[in-house]
Amino acid sequence: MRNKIVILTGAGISAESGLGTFRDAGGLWSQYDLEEVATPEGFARDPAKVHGFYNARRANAKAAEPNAAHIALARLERDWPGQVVLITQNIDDLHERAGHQRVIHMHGELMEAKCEACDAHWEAPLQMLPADACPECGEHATRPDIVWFGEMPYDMDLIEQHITSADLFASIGTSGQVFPAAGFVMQANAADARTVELNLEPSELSGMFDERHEGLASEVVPAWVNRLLAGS
Ligand code: BV8
Repeated sequence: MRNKIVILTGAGISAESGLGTFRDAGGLWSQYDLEEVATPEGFARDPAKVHGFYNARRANAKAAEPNAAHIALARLERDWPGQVVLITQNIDDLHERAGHQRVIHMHGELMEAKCEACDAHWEAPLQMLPADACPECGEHATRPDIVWFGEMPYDMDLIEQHITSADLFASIGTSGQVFPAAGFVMQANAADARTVELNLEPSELSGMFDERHEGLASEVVPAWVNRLLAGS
């Protein structure tokens, strides 16, 4: 029985919850310059602009609701007889709010803040400001707990262990353009996992998957989970 399922999600799974994707028409990277708002250099240059970008996304995420795709994955985690590991590139908390118990946020979390001086982590206030002081050490070195371009994503060793021991690897709602996440399907294939892509349209990596389901996440993900649980 295929009992270990490893899932990677991207911005496409939260699109129907009203949260913008990055590279679709009108996506975030067409409204903002990635270099200015999603790199440590951009933050050093203009922390107020970067906080403004994430404060707006934090408010949007708090106002958003999980959709049927987030809820279906939480059901899979609960009802699947084997292990389900969820890795997300997303920084929103919609998987958790859908009832998902264990989520690996490889690119960090919008609702978390951290201190660059003492590495303390705490729940981010709705609005973060450059003048905020660290609640632990008092230094003015606070930032969103988010992995920017050029920074090392979280939990990479743990993620590699999971992907290389997966029986089934599923990629949901991601364009497959950002590394190291975009490399996971190749690692899964090399480890003889079955690989499946669920996405609105073909991604950069579609040819790498054994199986593909094209459509809205709120439709194709629940259908996929129902089939898995029916056959489990
Ligand atoms: C690293 C947090 C090295 C921020 C993100 C030059 C200099 C430095 C690095 C690089 C470089 N050149 C390349 C790199 C590597 C770089 C990279 O890959 N760049 C790309 C642009 C080429 N990667 C990095 O920098 C990574 N770090 O390499 O570190 C290192 C080594 C040693 C020591 C230290 C460091 C860090 C990458 C993480 C950056 N942070 N996010 C934030 O969120 O603001 S990445 C960002 O892109 C988001 O996290 C997002 O999740 C991620 C991927 O985007 P997607 O989720 O795929 O979203 P996208 O819009 O692209 O696609 C949406 C998809 O959904 C589409 O396919 C669409 O069809 C589909 N869809 C839409 N609607 C629906 C749907 N599907 C279903 N249903 C729907 N309704």
